[in-house]
Amino acid sequence: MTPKRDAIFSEPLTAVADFVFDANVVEVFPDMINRSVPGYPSILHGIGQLTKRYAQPQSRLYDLGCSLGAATLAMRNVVATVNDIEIIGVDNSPAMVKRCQLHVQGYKSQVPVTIRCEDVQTTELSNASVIVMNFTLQFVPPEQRDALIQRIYSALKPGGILLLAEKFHSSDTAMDATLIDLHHEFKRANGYSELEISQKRAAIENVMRIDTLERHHERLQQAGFAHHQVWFQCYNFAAMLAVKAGTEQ
Ligand code: GEK
Repeated sequence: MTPKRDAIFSEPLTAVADFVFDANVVEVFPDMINRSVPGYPSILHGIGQLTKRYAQPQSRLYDLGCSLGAATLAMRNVVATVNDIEIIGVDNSPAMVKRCQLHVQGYKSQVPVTIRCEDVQTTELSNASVIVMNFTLQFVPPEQRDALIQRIYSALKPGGILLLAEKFHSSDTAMDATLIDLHHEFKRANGYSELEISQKRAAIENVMRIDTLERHHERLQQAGFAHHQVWFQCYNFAAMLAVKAGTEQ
């Protein structure tokens, strides 16, 4: 089925309200994220590859801010032969969770998946070998991010990983402007008008507060991750792999 086209910001609005993940967004979400996030399909593919490499038997895989379950399904596709795996998706948008549950049920698999309608900051996390946060940390209030990453670190088994993808800004203002411009060109090439780009920008600026990559590395280091590295970047969008030391280290 062709995904429904995102036209949420196509008409002029007298006042642009803060962006919310409601039923209207759910309807167009796959089209919206594919036309807005450079490299999104490659990142999902990489989540599958890295999960295959790091998922441990008798452990849990988490997808925090799972939306419609794209990363959940990317993980589920590669762990069928790993013993005793459970996948837990978490999102605090009831509309997303309802649709995500339908998506997950739509594909047959032996791997148990539970989708919880909860806040990622308070949801129970334990016995994890892979935790995915694919473009979700940027919606958590900045002052609460350190504590969440610390809790994620504590929930990981030795040798477990966090897969963190985020939009970021550069502290070099000239580079930042160039990356933003390249992103806007990407959106234009995908059919978004100038009006759609500027109204979406206004809607999201209060709810999505982005960090620099340096700040992400610092936070991962402070939490205790032994290794952390960007494994994919396109313009001002990056995906990071953070590894908790294994028992041998
Ligand atoms: C994907 N990971 O397709 N607790 C739970 N969920 C939250 C919270 C929170 N505090 N804040 C935001 N969300 C997905 C894409 S979208 C990214 C993730 C985007 C949820 C929110 O409801 C939405 O579904 C998701 O995080 C962010 O790989 O649209 O830019």
